[in-house]
Amino acid sequence: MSIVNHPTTPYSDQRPGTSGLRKKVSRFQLPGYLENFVQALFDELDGAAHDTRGQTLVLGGDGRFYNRAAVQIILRMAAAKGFGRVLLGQGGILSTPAVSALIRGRQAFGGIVLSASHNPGGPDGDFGIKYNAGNGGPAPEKLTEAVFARTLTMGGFCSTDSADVDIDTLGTLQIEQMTVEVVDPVADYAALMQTCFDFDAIRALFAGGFTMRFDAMNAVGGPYAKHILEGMLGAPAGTVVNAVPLEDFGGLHPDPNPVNAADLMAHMSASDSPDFGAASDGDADRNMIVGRNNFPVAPSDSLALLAAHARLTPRFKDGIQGIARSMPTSQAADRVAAALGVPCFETPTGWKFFGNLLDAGKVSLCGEESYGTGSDHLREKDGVWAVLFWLNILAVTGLSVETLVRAHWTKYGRNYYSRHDYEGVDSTAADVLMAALRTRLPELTGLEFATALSSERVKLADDFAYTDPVDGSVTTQQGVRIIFESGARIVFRLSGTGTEGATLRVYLERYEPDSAAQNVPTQEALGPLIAIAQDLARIAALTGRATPTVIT
Ligand code: VG1
Ligand code: CO
Repeated sequence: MSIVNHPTTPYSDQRPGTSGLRKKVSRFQLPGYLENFVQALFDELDGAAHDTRGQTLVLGGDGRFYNRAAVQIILRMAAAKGFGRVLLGQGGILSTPAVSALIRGRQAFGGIVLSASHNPGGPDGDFGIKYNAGNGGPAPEKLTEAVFARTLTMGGFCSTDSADVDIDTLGTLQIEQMTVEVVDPVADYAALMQTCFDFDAIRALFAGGFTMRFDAMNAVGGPYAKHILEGMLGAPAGTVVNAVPLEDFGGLHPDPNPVNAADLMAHMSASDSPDFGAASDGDADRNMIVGRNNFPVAPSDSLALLAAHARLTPRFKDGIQGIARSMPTSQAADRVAAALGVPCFETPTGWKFFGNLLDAGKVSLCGEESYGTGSDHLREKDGVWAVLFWLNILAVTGLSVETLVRAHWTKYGRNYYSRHDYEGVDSTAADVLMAALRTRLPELTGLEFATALSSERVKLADDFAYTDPVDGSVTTQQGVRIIFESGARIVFRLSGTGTEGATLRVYLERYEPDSAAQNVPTQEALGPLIAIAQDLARIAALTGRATPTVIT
């Protein structure tokens, strides 16, 4: 065997988005496409000091189509680069949080996640690749931009000429000088979960007849949920459904929200509904929480509620340091932070912005409106962790999901919240829409609108920019915000994870302190704000869309 240099020509579309590089599978299958990106990454990591030589790399993905082929390509390239060891999930399988857990737990140099997360899978779907650094978290923008710059001049990649290796059998094997250790994808992660939560209390909850349905949506959360819930916590067999990761997710769209997880919602509305429902996404870093009788919990509320009850878990028995939420996430968590006397940080969308805050010990809990919640146990959001957190609270309080959420609203007030997505719109039209909004920003402040019951003024209209409190790095153009005097908000931004046209996201929020007014259907409660948003951004005129494609 030897190392071979393969000449390639560069691709110009390899700038990572909100969460890594995501493209259609067919694009990743183009000659040298994946290889160029991986070589650019390895070279950037290496720098002048040959940092990667002898280092340990974690590798795994969500099992979607092209996962297995990509694993073989990356193993050959890592061996050629001189990595000392690769910790590979058996079958090429590792959830995003499990990669983070392995990097941290085994002090690896970094890791590669093969996933397009919540994007559809299969030969006609999407594939993705993301690098996580030694802290277990997504690479900071500085690194992803440097890798992108390198991809533009890639002229070749290095690979061993070795044959495919057996990635399905636990144990170690060798490629040139590099050891490949095929590890159980679940073991390290499950052990970490035991340190976070009161497993005895949850076990007693299930033993007492508590029922649950976890829908893994044929994605990578299945093996984790099954092992922990049914194996370690004694939930009855069949609690976890769609538990085997399939290359095309069995046709499901593993982006858990009440629309995509329709089957779960149907079960949770049935007369014999389980007590608790949950779902996770493609790479198992997202979670959806549903109470019986069709009671979905808004992700922003979930973050706030977990923060308010954090002391019920062993990990946070002494309290939390602070909370961070992405800018478009509702301000429900801010109220809990204020009540607890801890800081609340507002970051741009995407988990990479939480890393510094977590590393510096400034925050313990993080969350996004997009069904993402996590903590300082890792540097990724964590779907199964969030579900266990809820189970811990349910077990210790003995209350139902709905009772807990309503009590939360009574105490802190309710932040009515919704996101309207306009998917697959023409990219140019989307850019025009955002540019037009940005141009109008200066004139919006002070304008009066009919928001909820009365009219109120715009307190602030800006384009969100973030200065990292730890390293001082500045990120601009993170979303147009229109904030009213009452704290009601409209936020506009374009998605950075889609692969077809553009997706316009419109985020809407309004605070309601009066418990008597907290039972209005969400879209109705936000009606006036929705009308203002559509009108201000001229959504219909510019995109040709009268209504959003997805409302969550
Ligand atoms: C979306 C979400 C964002 C999340 C990102 C990655 O990004 O809005 O909150 O961090 O997906 O999630 P965007 O740019 O499309 O709005 V995952 O589970 O796909 O890694
Ligand atoms: Co995900």
